[in-house]
Amino acid sequence: MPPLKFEGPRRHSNGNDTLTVESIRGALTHEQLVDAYRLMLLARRLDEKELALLKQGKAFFHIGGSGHEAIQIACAMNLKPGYDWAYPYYRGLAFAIGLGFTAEEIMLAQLHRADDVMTGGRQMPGHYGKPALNVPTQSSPTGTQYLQAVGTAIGCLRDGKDQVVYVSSGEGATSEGEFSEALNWASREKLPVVFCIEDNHYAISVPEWQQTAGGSVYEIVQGYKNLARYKVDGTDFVESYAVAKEAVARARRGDGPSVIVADVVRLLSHSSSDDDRKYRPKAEIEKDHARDPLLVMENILLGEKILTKAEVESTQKEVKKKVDDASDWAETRPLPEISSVTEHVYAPIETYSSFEFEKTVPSGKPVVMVDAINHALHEEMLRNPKMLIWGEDVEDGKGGVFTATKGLSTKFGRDRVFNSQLAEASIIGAAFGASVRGFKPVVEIQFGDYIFPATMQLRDEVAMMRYRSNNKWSSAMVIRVPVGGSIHGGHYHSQSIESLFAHCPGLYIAYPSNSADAKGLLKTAIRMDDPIMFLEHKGLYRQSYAMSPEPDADYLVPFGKAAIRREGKDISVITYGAMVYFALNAAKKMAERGVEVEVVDLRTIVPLDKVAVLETVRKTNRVLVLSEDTRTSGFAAELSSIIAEEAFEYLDAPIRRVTAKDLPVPYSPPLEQAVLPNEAQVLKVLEELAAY
Ligand SMILES: Cc1ncc(C[n+]2csc(CCOP(=O)(O)OP(=O)(O)O)c2C)c(N)n1
Repeated sequence: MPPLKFEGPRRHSNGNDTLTVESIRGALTHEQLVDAYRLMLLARRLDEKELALLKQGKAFFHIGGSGHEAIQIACAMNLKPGYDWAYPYYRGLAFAIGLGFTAEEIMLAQLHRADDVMTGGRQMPGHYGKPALNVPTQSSPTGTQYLQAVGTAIGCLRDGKDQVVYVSSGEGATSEGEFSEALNWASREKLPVVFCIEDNHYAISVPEWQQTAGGSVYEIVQGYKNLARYKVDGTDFVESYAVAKEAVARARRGDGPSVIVADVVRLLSHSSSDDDRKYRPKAEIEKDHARDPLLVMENILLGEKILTKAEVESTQKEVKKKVDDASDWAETRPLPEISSVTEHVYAPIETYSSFEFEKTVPSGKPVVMVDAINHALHEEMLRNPKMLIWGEDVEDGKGGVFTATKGLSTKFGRDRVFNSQLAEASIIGAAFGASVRGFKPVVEIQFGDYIFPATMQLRDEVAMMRYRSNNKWSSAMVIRVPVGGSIHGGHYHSQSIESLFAHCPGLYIAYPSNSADAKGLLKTAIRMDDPIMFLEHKGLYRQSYAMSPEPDADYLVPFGKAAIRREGKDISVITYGAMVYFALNAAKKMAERGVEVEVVDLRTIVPLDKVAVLETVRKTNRVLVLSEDTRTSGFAAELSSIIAEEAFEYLDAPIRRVTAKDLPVPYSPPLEQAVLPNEAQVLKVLEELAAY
């Protein structure tokens, strides 16, 4: 086949030099062009069909890719399906089709059917995902995908594979800070990520000039070392193909990441919930339609005599029939069973049936909690070559600000244990990407007070991955977080976070109170197939009273099994973490007065050992719930509510709570003590309960 001919000079910046007409010309055969046209057409007809289904009341939402097809098909055609990885955004229908999603799969998602491979009808349509194609099921928060792509790319490199990771978004989403974080990390480590920014000049109704400094994403991404930039007409398949080819080849060679800024048109409103005539001038919309990538492509095919008009028409007919057939077939498929709605929040419980819990009694040398944690990390790193550790300052010489990761980077190398950038969303976002790539990230957030930039990644991504993908994907990781007060850490080194995160279905939370539990729970957490937030009270790290004989390397503590720290028949204290010791000390004093207090240490917040909670209340009939977190909507309130609902008739006194006040934790010791719970308060409430 002769190469295509182009008129005039068309140059595409890649930052340093330019792609020339010649390099574009040599890139494609006629067969490839016809294939691309067919795929673009298929995506367009699917878009139209989806809208028709919406109008018929068979679907409830549509977000279209019409106008974005050329750049998306160009990128997909340059990837190796099922080998490379991809994070396409919600407008990525053509990309999905180009990579190998079938029309039937698209229709199953649009019609929210049980056998939809992406989400099983759980998410709105447009959240592409398929294990066989290495596309982790996507979510709605736009911008989270960049750091996930970074984490997946880290996994590819650690596995020694020349895989490429593709990630896309609109230009609006690049305003999210995570875009800059991802560029920083990818550029710093020369990661094989292709960032494809599909610039349709609007983020819903917000025009690009109100979004991006200077109105150009291409301009703002300069200055990153190792990062190539391309600006391309994304409505022109041929140009897009050449740029995608170069960006992908660069990544595969190990030369680093690229940003492709593709100028595209949005031929539909933002979504079916939007009407763009409210904010776009008519003339502008019409101008966009004149740049329809399908027309551009047809002009090339007809102009170059690759296809005749009749062949174009028969291709269009054939594609339309394919879409109609796929839709008709999908309509015959069953809707999800209502009973399935509770499935796949966590890994099935049988996943853990082979775990042998507490099979030895801890009998090693007494160890402080932070060392027990450090030893657990060492042992599990030896056991699992897929385990990676990162976080701020985790590398030696520092070995973590609390030394929990001391010695690990020296022993296992910086490929497996390394400092992250100072960016919490990056830590968790990259962990997500590595986890879906088959690694077990055990990451550290330096202080609970600073976890909040990562909240979106934790709640909307990590915790939901299994559920939103209908069990096709999960994001198993351990997030170690030092928390809690009484160390004069002031407002920002003292916070408790368990109540906030107990509110996120899909996340387990462990909160040990002593060294043996810390080691055993951490080892269990690392071996589990779920995301686990592992809370470490920094006030306990080196406390002698939290020390215990060190358990052996196979000592596992189960999740959801509370420990009775002291038996008693008169009053129960239900608590966890550092508060266990206030309870034990107060219980001792009450015993001197003839009142036997039972102290229940929950050990894990989620799952909660409800059986132990209810049993102790039924036994003693009086209960104090003790938590270091603030009072309103705190976990103590949750416990109180469970007891009120399920053991009310056993109570001989009101349920009492001792918690922190609803205030930030101050630095000055007298102020700090006035905010956090203390032993005297516990004792006083126990006395009141005993006297009630
Ligand atoms: C984090 C987040 N904030 C807000 C939204 C709501 N939202 C969905 S799409 C969108 C605009 C995105 O624009 P752009 O990135 O330019 O992509 P486009 O839709 O134009 O292709 C917004 C604000 C969201 N999904 N996620």
